[in-house]
Amino acid sequence: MLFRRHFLLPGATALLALALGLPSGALAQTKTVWKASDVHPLGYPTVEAIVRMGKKLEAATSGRISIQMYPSMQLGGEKEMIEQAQVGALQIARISVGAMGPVVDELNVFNLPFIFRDENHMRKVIDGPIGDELLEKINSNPASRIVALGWMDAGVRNVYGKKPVTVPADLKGQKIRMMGNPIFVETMNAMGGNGIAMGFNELYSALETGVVDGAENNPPTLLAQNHYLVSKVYSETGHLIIPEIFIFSKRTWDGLSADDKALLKKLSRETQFEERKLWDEKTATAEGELKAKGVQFVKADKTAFYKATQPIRDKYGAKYAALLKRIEDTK
Ligand code: GTR
Repeated sequence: MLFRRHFLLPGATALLALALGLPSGALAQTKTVWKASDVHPLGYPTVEAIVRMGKKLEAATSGRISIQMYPSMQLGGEKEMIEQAQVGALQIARISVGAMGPVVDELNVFNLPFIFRDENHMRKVIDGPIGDELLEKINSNPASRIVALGWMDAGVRNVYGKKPVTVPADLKGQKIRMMGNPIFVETMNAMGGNGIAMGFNELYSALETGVVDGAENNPPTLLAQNHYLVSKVYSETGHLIIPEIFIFSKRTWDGLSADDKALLKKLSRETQFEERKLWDEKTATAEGELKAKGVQFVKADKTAFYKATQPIRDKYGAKYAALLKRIEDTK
């Protein structure tokens, strides 16, 4: 019997490279594909920003590293995405700070109602020293097992459902879906409604079947997730301005060269501002698109909701009073 085996002896690739006039190691170089994940579909600002970061990464490494995006909750909800990043099953995940609070408690200051005066105030805070310190808190916490790469914008969250909401009394008896973090459920209860914690992936059908009467989010999400098909009234309560964060698996990070780490950090900072540009473009058109699809926009009495939610800021803000003061003083 004739056996034919083709294999390269150790060092053979180096000899082959030499014969071909290539630097040794060139043939052995493997291509790495990082998995990235987001709950939103392709084209959504946060997703597009990471796709663009992938292209830059590929160009900067001559194709050695690229990013494969898994959008639209293909890899699960945000809690699952965090867990997968922690074990190295995916490399990049874009997560709302709402879902990061349970991982690093300090982040919960951003999850308090009416903590930012407006989006610009929030941007000043995340772009400046407080933003850097909070990213560092995640990175230096061994239990987090993730590396925070940067921030992203996610606009202002408002209540939507079947009825207009202008004052807290309008929310009486209404079940409103909130993200899974006790602060949000209590915030909705303080606003006059019944906060229901529920995964984002279950929300569309819950709205459709009436398991909940409404939810709260920014206009691009209402549009991208098709919630406007079943929730036609968008009431501008403006109770939460929560930034998002994009994270990297610490497990993968620890195996990177210093040069690759530096490159990733540089591209991440660029991505933070790239997403903002995309966010502003999307926000500028989302309201018009939603109105064209029959969504009614209602102005709410923000002062009434601000007053109603004071107990939440008092309860959860007390231990971070110094940080809250610095946020307030950020101009
Ligand atoms: C969106 C955010 C998602 C997710 C979602 C939610 O604004 O982009 O990451 O957190 O809200 O309400 O669960």
